[in-house]
Amino acid sequence: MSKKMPQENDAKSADLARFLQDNTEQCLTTDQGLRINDDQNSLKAGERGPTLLEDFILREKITHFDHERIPERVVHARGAAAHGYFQVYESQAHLTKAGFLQNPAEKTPVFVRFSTVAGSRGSSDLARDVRGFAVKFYTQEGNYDLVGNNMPVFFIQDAVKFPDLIHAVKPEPHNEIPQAASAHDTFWDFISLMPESMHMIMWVMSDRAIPRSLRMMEGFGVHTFRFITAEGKSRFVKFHWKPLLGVHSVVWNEALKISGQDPDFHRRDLWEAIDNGDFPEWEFGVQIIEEEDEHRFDFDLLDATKLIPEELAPVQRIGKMVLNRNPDNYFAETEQVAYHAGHVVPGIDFTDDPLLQGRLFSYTDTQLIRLGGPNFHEIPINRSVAPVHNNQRDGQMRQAVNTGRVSYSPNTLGGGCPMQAGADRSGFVSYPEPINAQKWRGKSEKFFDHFSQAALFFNSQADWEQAHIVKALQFELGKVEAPAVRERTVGMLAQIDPTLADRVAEGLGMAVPVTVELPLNRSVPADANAKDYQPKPVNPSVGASPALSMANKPADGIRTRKIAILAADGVDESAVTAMQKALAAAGAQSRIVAPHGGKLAGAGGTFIKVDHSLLTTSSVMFDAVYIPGGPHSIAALGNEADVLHFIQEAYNHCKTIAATGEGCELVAASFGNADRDGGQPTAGILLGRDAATDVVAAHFIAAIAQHRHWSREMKAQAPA
Ligand code: HDD
Repeated sequence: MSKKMPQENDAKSADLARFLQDNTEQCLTTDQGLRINDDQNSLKAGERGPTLLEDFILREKITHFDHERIPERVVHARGAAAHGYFQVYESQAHLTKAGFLQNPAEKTPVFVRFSTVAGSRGSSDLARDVRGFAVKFYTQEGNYDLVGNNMPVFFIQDAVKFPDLIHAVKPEPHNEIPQAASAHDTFWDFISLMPESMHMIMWVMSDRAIPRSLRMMEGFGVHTFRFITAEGKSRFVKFHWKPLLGVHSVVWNEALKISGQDPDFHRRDLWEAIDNGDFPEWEFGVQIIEEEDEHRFDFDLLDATKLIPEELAPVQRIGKMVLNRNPDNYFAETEQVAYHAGHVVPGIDFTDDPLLQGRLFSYTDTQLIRLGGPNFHEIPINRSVAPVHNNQRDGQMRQAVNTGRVSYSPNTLGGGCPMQAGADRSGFVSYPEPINAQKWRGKSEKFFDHFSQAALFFNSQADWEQAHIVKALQFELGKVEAPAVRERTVGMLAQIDPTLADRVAEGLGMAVPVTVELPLNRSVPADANAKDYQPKPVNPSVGASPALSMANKPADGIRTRKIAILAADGVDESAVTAMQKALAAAGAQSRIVAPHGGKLAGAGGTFIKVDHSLLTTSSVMFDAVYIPGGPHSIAALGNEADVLHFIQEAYNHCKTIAATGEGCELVAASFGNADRDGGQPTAGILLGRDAATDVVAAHFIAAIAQHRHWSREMKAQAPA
């Protein structure tokens, strides 16, 4: 079930439908409802005469156009969103009184917006970046927003550093270069002076920062929150979203190319999946920490640069979210939606995480500038399904027509309405956390363990994942021009793991500095009360957390994967049909890619519709490639440099490649003896010269389900 619009809107659309039925001809009108006679010509004095200022129709249209843009979000400007619902598996009353987590029969409407952080609204989806994962639950108790990311930690520990972080990563102010990229001096200058960012840096340099699909990303609430039961018992909670399609990424070389081929890659993928009825699904997970265990860990639960390893506190999956409806209008919904980390419902409360505390101010403030005033909650996408009664009045673009003369409380003239709910009528009551402290500007000592969890993350990665992190750092720092910034950063990496620093330094052609000077603002005397804690070395007890590696995420079949079938005139159509059938049965989508558009004439005389000509697509748009036989088809494909490049690139990006009949010869022509690796079959290359297509298809499907064949990456590669 998707989000219900308020009743009056339903009534209005019914009226509109009736109106349209009565009026077969829908006339163009001004915004005042005046029917427009001619929308092609402005009002002029004579046939060639000047346009008259009197033309109120022209002026209304152009004025509206001139005002059609609103300030884009200062961060997370580029996004895509969808409607859906959330359903809890069983009552969580033992953990929280939150209404939407009580009844398994109840579906709570949601609107979810995914985003990149650094780029402008028109930037590429495939930037190396954190992805925003913001969920608005339209609950019966009011809107609850879980405004998270696809990474469980953050760059900084205190909101006061957020403007600095964002200024550093955004395009540099003198020339506005580079767009949607962290690979530049100001970002790494800041990072090299912020040891607390090192854990997050491991995540953003990993392939998590270049997801295969928004549907294949985990989501995290990041901060520690509180769950509160009806009896008032508080527990700490971390929130997780676990995608049922598994967690998958592309590789960096591929990301760069997708950005050129289709900058809307993620947005399109989400839209098409929902349009096809392949509704993306995530399970909602919670990690629960009892109040008395607050200080049990080596890290502070209030520090957003730390996660709770799943091995220490398992993720309990308590419900499921399904996205099943695309927005009707990008601007009205995806652009105007206003999330806020402070939109909570009874049963969910905050902790004193200093990053979270600052966010509680920022989100309303940003909506005021972005959406133009204090009434943004009245925009349809932001409206609560729970009735809203209060004495807030007026302001820019007020929609509600409040009646009566009472707009204050307490009152008697309005019968005392609206009345305070009180805790017994499920009014929100803040958790009465005892606080007895001195004011100061500082943090607790545990916040200074900056490197242990960075090392934990790096240690937990598979070989190929580590190799990708090293390459990403080489790329990013390779774009940095100031040698001192590179040196400081590599010095910082050495604090995490000396081998990591060595490998990065080798690619940069530099030595790992022996000592790192951190010209932090140490000259500023610390607050009189604050202790001057220093960064700690990696805690020697750090091991590995298998849950942090994408390599350990369960395999999940090939549902919704996209497979290219390379073919030309004369293709063996029976092979094409057999493969298409097998792939469709496994839930994947196949597309015919050919040297020309229109139709192909198969060897047996039937016609096959072409989905993409080679000019309009490339291998980076697909998860795998199949090349059916047919001597004429293979001869024609063999003459196309783009075809050879297509196959080589798929190979280099470690994708599964299958061929049958003469198709095997084309694979061999693309990169030699690709099916053999020292006498062993090469991983993910399936050549069935004489095999039946459905036998090859079964192996093909199993191989695609592994996502990529990383063992190939360690070998010498043809250039992509
Ligand atoms: Fe934020 C947007 C997530 C820290 C200030 N943030 C925004 C969005 C997401 C996040 C997903 C986009 C929502 C949408 O799709 O419209 N932000 C996070 C996470 C953080 C975080 C997971 C750390 C754990 N943010 C953070 C801090 C501040 C902000 C510390 C400020 C002190 N964030 C904002 C903002 C934005 C925003 C400026 C820009 C657009 C908006 O709010 O609506 O207020």
